[in-house]
Amino acid sequence: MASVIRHDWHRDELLALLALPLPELLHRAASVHRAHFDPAEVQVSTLLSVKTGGCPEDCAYCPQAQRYSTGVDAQKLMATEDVVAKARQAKAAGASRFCMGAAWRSPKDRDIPKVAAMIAEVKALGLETCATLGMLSGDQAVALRQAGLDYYNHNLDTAPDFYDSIIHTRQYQDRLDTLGHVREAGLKTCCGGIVGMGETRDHRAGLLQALANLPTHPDSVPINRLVQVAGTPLHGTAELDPFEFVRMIAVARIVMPAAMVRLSAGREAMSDELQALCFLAGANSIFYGEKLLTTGNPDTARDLALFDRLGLRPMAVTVDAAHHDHPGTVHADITQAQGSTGRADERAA
Ligand code: SAM
Ligand code: DTB
Ligand code: SF4
Repeated sequence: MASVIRHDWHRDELLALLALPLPELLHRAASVHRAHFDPAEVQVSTLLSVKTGGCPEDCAYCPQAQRYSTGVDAQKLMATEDVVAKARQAKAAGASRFCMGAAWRSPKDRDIPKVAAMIAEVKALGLETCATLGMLSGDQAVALRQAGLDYYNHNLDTAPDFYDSIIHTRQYQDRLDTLGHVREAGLKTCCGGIVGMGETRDHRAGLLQALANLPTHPDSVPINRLVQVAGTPLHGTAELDPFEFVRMIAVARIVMPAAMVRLSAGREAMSDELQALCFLAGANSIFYGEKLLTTGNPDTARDLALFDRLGLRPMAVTVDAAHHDHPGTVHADITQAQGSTGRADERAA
């Protein structure tokens, strides 16, 4: 039976879930997963940094912040044809969603037509489109939606009460405001956070609480494990216990039952067994392709082999991006996707 969609989680409830004996937690998460999705299907997104580095913000985890010496050079916005070529490659490799990231605090109004052109051309390939460009005004969100954008990624990153240890150049409320503009424009939201930044379990519960108590659950919830980059303030942070990461995935699945929970940054350093545990805990989405934005990701051969060994297959596109292709077809040299269950249930709730 499908789980009740709640938006009134207390932190204590989330802490209690995070503290369950792992077998019990995995059982509950796997039950919720099955009620909403085919657990053998994994949504596959490819990232491209369309504007790298030189960012004025001070996010303590980020290699693209101008103020940290990380070896990431500031680049200009990529040309549309170069972005489309990368999107074509991603589609040929089996991705169904293409996410374009920019190291901006927020786009300038003059950037919007350029990004809109990229979105329109990527969507015309039959890919779902996603962008992550920083804070958006209401008008900018509407313009991106009109260009054919399906998803906007904007993370809460951490609990409100840990946020000040990580970011000082924008407030938590700014993030909530952008998410409001994104929802009001009719875009689907991709919103999650990062763990392994030195936060406590209570803070992880606080992030889950903030995500699950949004007015609408995010359609996709990326759970990133901090990728430690030399030169960033968080480089050298004590590693998070891998089982804590699995617990985070499991509780995200339980409290946002109809969302795609994405096993996101940090996979390159994870064993196949740890990733398998995350899939058992209810993760049903990954970033696919050798690169995230500036850091590494498992190569496609490793991911294809892992899918094969675990009997997983890529999910078909879940929005109307496939108008140039037969819907339900993922161009792939990976396993053909079969009939996605999608996630219509949240909106019906
Ligand atoms: N500049 C835009 C913004 O911050 O909203 C969009 C791009 S930003 C790189 C997107 C997200 O990537 C961040 O919110 C953060 O969650 C994630 N991220 C950045 N650096 C990371 C790292 N080193 N490890 C894990 N996740 C990271
Ligand atoms: C998200 O939550 N994780 C992705 C995506 N959204 C944009 C980014 C991860 C970035 C990891 C560090 C890097 O490659 O620069
Ligand atoms: Fe800039 Fe985004 Fe990196 Fe923060 S996470 S420094 S806003 S690129």
